[in-house]
Amino acid sequence: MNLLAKFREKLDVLKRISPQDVLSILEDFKNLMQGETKKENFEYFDRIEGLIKVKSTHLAVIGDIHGDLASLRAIMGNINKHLPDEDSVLVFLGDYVDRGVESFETIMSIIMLKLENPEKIIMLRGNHEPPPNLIPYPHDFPLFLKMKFKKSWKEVYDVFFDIFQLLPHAAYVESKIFLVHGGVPVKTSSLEKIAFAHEEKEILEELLWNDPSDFIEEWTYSPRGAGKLFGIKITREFLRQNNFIGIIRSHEPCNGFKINHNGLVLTIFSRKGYPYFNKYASIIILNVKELKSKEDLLKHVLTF
Ligand SMILES: [Mn+2]
Repeated sequence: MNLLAKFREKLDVLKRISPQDVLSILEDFKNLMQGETKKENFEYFDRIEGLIKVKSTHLAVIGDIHGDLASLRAIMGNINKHLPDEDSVLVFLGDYVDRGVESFETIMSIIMLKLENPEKIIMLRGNHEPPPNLIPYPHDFPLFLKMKFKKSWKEVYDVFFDIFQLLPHAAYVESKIFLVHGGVPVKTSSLEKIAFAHEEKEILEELLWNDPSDFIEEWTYSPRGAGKLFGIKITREFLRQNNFIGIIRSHEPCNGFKINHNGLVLTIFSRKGYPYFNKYASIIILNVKELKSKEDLLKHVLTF
């Protein structure tokens, strides 16, 4: 299977896709998301409600793309070069849309790839795939749908919005790593609570919005106006209770990657261009068997 060839094929299809075709693809995707929580045992991962347990040996982890298709092309090229075909999955950490002019093409091409390869791709939810009570700023995705689909934009957006509510909010590899868009909740380390975060607004908000801070030990409210800043004590407790080596997350713009909490938290940022103009972006290509300590996390960062 060549994901890169399929990805290029999807981009071609998207150039002249009708709103009716978009709606029918999104309807299929909605069914796939709803079915994932019922069918627990895929070969490469299990999904329990909003939490994914990854079982494959090889992972590509991709951070924020925010509608930058040039970055997504580079990412797919790198994955094609460095990730083995067999026993591997791609884990996207969310924030597919907003800020970039190609938000629609970005999220839609990933959705179409996932539909064709449901076991190979995991699409986590970012804060830009928001619940109704927490719309981020800017949220310009609807504007681009308006330009592309004119009168049909609202119908298309509404289905996207339904889909956002169905995306899983975190993933993990047993005794290795925890993967999430924002960060860990500050008042619970329970994976079960994380799996059911869609039923508890505060935990969902924290998974999507939290940031690590090296200036506090415990936690404080976030200057973003949603979510919290979590300190090293929260991280250590979370890792200890769940027996993980580290946390991989995205959400914060940086020059490709950064570490917090003495290397226990690794942030990756996977897009370039307006409005951040970071020189480097990065993804992670990981063989989980080679991940033995937090120092190993950085060894798997691939910068482009
Ligand atoms: Mn974000």
